[in-house]
Amino acid sequence: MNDTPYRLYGRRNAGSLAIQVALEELGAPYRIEWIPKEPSAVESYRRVNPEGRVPALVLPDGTLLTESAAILIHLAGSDARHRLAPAAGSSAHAHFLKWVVSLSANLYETALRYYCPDRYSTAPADAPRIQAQAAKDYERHLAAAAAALNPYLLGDSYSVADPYLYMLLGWYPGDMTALLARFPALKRHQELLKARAAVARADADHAER
Ligand SMILES: N[C@@H](CCC(=O)N[C@@H](CS)C(=O)NCC(=O)O)C(=O)O
Repeated sequence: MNDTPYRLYGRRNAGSLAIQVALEELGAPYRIEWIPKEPSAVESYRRVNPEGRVPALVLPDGTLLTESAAILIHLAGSDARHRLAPAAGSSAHAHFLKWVVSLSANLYETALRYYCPDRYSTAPADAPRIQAQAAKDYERHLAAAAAALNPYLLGDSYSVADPYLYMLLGWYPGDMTALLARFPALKRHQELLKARAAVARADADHAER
């Protein structure tokens, strides 16, 4: 077995949280390289990841993998003993893929519209309108996830789709207390995730300091 550590490129309070949870759940050796937001730091990071975005994961064989959904699906499939995804080819796995892709394409995309509105228009004056739409969409996508929870996205089975949802819920830009009161399934999900050692470790590392 290759025991070269994974190298996770991340940023506090950013998309590397769910990836770190998956690495922790696997008990895989890894180290985190924190990429500050400063343009000079991002510029030198482009030597590793030309997109300049986090998260990115360098696999033990040196392969660079970007896109949080792809990284999570890859890690879940890398060691089936940890049961971080249903068996490939099963209908449960199809359902798993639907959720990971949906969280990436819808909820993460909405978070980017809210927090980086400048990516969506060249006119700074458009930012408030982009953010207002994103705030609405954020709640709509979370409501769809809440309707599926029982208590995890795949029913009784925990999978890497769950820390993904946990991370994206944590970025909700509105009143979190009111949201969780409206959606008790999301509240329960957040409590279940916080109780996992892997999540507590990643949360502690990702806390802004
Ligand atoms: N679709 C990508 C989005 C990654 C992304 O945009 N990450 C943000 C942080 S959460 C970022 O790196 N922003 C800085 C930038 O775009 O310069 C993924 O799922 O990994």
